[in-house]
Amino acid sequence: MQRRTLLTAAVIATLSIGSAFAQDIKPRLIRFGYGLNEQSNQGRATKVFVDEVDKLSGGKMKIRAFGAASLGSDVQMQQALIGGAQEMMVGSTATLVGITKEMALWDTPFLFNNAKEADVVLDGPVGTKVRAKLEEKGLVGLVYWENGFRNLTNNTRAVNKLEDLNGIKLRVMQNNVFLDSFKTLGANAVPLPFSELFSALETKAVDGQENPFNTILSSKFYEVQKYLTITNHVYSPWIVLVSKKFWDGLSPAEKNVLLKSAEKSRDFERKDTRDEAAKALADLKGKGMQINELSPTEAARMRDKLTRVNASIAANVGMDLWNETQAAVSKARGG
Ligand code: TF8
Repeated sequence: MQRRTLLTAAVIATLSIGSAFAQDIKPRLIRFGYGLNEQSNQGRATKVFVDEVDKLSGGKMKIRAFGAASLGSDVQMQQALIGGAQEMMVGSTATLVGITKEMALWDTPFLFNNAKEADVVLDGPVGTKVRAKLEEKGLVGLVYWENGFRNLTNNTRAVNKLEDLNGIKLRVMQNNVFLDSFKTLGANAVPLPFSELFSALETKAVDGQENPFNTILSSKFYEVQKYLTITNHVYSPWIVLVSKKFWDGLSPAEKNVLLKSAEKSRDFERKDTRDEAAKALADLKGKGMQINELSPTEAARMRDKLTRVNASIAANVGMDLWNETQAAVSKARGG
């Protein structure tokens, strides 16, 4: 224990000298891709990250940010990071499940009741363990950002009860848990990259989708979707990723710049996202969306149906990790 304390103190001392290590920071150009537009919460937090890296590296490390999936969808960017063709990105943990199965934990319907629980679990031992699993696949996860609690929109009818979902062609993320969840609820679920979603809604290739209020607003889905049902069916994290090939070539000082900047962007992003979410619903109403909340009975029916999905997530991630996550959630809940 004492040894550990000493070691930690030494690390902190080293890191805080900062400028003494300036020679360990080389000029670097880092391409950072993300899927939403510049005006979104994702775009704003990326800007904070860019500025902080500039500041902490004394202008040597330059982040070039590419929004609106201009470097590709989440899945394409992940592959580019693994191959070393791109350095960094931020995107949904849900699209990582094909690479790191443990990420499916965050797709558990109704896992978190509020953002505080999510922060405690994601930033705590379970979230850290799941994040570390990426390394054997060629990715380094620095921090989790908040995407948010997901809600349902569609163009067919107001969803007041479970049966209203029947036959609605619903875009889901490229992830089996989401596919399963919405099939279980009776929708005709179709996986599609986010970058193709707006036009799929516009051309009526799909009837609906589900995302947090912020994204429905920043991606202007209100222009092509009439009905919004407040379901809060799952909390989605985003994760800031670095190509492991790139990361392994960085000096400790350079790694520290990226990590500290990522942490700063996370703290900014969570607050900004929550502030915006609090106002977004009124904005969406103002834009003409017809908004309804499920009755407690219908919400409970939806929850009941979705608990079936839990068993398959638990089987996929392993019972130990599943139980550890459940215990961490109850602890965060004060139980
Ligand atoms: C989705 C996600 C997206 C994110 C974003 C592109 O529906 O919620 O918002 O993956 O990074 O695909």
